[in-house]
Amino acid sequence: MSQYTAFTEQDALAYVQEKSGLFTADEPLNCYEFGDGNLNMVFRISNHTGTSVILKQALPYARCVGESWPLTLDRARIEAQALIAHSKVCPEHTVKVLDYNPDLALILLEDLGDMQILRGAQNQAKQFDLLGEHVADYLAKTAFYYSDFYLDAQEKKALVAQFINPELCQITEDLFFSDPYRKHERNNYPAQLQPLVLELWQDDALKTAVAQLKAKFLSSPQSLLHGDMHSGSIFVDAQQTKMIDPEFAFFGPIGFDLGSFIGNLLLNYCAQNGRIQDENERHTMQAHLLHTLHTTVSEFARQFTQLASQHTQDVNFQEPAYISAFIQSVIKDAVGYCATELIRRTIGLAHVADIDTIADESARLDVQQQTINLGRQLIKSADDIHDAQSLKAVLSSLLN
Ligand code: SR1
Ligand code: MG
Repeated sequence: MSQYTAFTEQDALAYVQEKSGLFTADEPLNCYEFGDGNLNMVFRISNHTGTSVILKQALPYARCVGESWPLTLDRARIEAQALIAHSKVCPEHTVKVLDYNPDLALILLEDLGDMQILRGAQNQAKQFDLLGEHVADYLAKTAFYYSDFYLDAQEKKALVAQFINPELCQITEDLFFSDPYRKHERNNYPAQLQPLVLELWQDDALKTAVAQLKAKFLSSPQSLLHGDMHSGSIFVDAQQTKMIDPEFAFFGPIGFDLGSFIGNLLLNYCAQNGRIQDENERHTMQAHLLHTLHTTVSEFARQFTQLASQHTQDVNFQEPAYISAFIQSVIKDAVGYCATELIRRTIGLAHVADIDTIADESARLDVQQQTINLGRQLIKSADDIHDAQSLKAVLSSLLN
């Protein structure tokens, strides 16, 4: 089979049996589809001894909306190539690509076995002590090694061209920056939030800050981003953290990935107000989330500074004051992108289970108001935030 067709479980099983080299032709295999993301099909294929593999296939449309939203199959190439690129500089936190088939828009990936998707785990109030360090390690290495600090300018431009990803970027441009700040049919929020949403739409200072963030997203090819660093793109257990799903990868502003990740930590922080009844238990989980957030930002800054101080190739960018100013601007951008993540996951098309699965409607509405207000205040505080310490100070005043 080499012409594109959307796989059934039977097709996925037959493909893996024939092509993966992991299984013999006649051994019995089990296959099931378990994708719960917005865009693709994801199959797990295993034999009775526990050998298994993941087959991810792009559909020619966005799965969460259906055929009325056509979407390029080229996203499978982008995802495979981004995983391979990120694996070169951070194999410890990047899922392994075993094979990529461009005709069928599919990728064979290592099965991460008993590791859990971070969002589901956090919704069960599970804590991961190494999460912040691991994410910071991944973000610092991928950001540094694909930036102008490290790459030769010709090589960088070739990579920028390779990772041009217009259709997926357009989704982010619309869903993060455009839709939530005006009336749009894709927006999705309960009627009770309308007064707060209207206030947001009339907040000119906020809309100016969002315009600046969108402009930077559109035209700052600082490094090869993951592009969709939310809690559903991260597998975790007590020892390991692995990033998956970079189909939104492109060369963009470094603060976007960091901001998306910390935005998801804050979404979970707010959601716990409606999820965990016991006050002590809730405070413990929320303290863990804030600790993870601060570790991520401080470790990211420390590691990027160290990489830039020791391995920068470009003579101009070796200047210590430039490195320090660059990191400060990345953290400021991250705060802005974090705020837009909080707002778009509440008002826009794509929500998070952290909030949507809160059973009690009034508790859910309180959380939704909190995420909107937090996003709105954070975006306006971004000018005062340039490192983990100043972020900590602003967050503790906004969250108390
Ligand atoms: C139509 S895609 C909606 C969202 O899912 C992806 O994971 C991205 O976050 C995107 O914004
Ligand atoms: Mg995804």
